[in-house]
Amino acid sequence: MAKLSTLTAVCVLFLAVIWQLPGPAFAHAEFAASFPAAGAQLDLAPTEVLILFSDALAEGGHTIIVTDASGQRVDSGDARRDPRDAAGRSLIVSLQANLAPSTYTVTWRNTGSDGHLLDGSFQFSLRRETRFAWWLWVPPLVLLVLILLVGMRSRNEKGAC
Ligand SMILES: [Cu+2]
Repeated sequence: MAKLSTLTAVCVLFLAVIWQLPGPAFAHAEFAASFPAAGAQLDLAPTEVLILFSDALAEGGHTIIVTDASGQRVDSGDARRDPRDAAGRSLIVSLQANLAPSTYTVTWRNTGSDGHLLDGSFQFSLRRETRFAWWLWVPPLVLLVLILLVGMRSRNEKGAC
């Protein structure tokens, strides 16, 4: 019983700490959305990664690093505030052309307009291009060969008569 109450106390303390942490973070430019979205499975290779934040960002001081499953960097190292977003809440980074199918990790670090830094990461994957399903032709081909064989055999039998 003593052990259980100690464990409970530790849990409550831990929760209290966790609860305290995000408290002052509400004014920061937190991750809101992205393209590709976190966890997205794409059929077409994206040419850039765009991340939208909850608040305005500083002019500079941002990084976005995109790596493939083997850790190879595939972004162009040009992370910047998206000029198309007048509110200054989005970052973009260009990607290398013709990305190969893989799972990509986007690791970002931003500087909010209040000077506070935040970081995070998410993944998206690019699916293998759908190949021609040659094996779908196997059953009809087998059937065709069987029909031909049966036909040849019955013709031979006729000839024998
Ligand atoms: Cu802040």
